[in-house]
Amino acid sequence: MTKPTIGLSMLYTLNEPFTKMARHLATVNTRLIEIVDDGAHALNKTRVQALNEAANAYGLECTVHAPFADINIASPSKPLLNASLKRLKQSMAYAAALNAKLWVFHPGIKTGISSFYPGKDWAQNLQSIRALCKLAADHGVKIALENVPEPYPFIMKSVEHFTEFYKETNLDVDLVLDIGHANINKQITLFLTAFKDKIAHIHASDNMGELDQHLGIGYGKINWQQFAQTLKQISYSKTVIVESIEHVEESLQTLKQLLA
Ligand SMILES: [Mn+2]
Repeated sequence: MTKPTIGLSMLYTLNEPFTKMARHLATVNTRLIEIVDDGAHALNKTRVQALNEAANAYGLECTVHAPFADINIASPSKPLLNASLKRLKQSMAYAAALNAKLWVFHPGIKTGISSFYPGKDWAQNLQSIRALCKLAADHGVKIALENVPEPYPFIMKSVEHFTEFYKETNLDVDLVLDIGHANINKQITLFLTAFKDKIAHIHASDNMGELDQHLGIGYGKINWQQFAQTLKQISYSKTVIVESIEHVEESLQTLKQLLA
């Protein structure tokens, strides 16, 4: 059986300038990195070129995490929704230019007026995802939707939400399972087994069960032995990305040993 490929998200360097993050790429202990297209690391043409050069020099492949700060694909405000979609569209084009294996994005979030319009954000979320899928096909980029964490009013956090989503659509959009997020609603094993054919990518970081802390693997309360066992049971052979922001090198090694 093929084992999962283990990679590293550059999220842990998001407080550093882009050039410093790019320098880390020379020494990362993995061939697969996830670039976060947000904050100080927001992509542009020059940065894409620099990343392509680094990828060639060090034999790296990448995935791209779409921007997520202040992005809401379920926004009830047309101008703000359009701004979000415009930014995402740009990010997807950069992912294509990077030859990214995957473009990871977040579902929408409820707003202060959501309760006045029941079902409206869910419908807008779906419509935006449909538009993003079309765009992805045009760019030849594979895209996948991430389960997002409690306690925020995101629209797609649980197994139930994703079950409903896949029941309503037949869109070509896979699932990125964030283990830290799924731990907060105690659905790690449930997600893995319910969507074994839909999960295209996994984000791994630890937490104490209440907040999305992005701790090092083994520094929170997640049962990683059970996680590894379930991956074996479902014959998962795709990608697992370390998304910790501390004990990063150790987390990579721990995960490599766990999934060996
Ligand atoms: Mn994540």
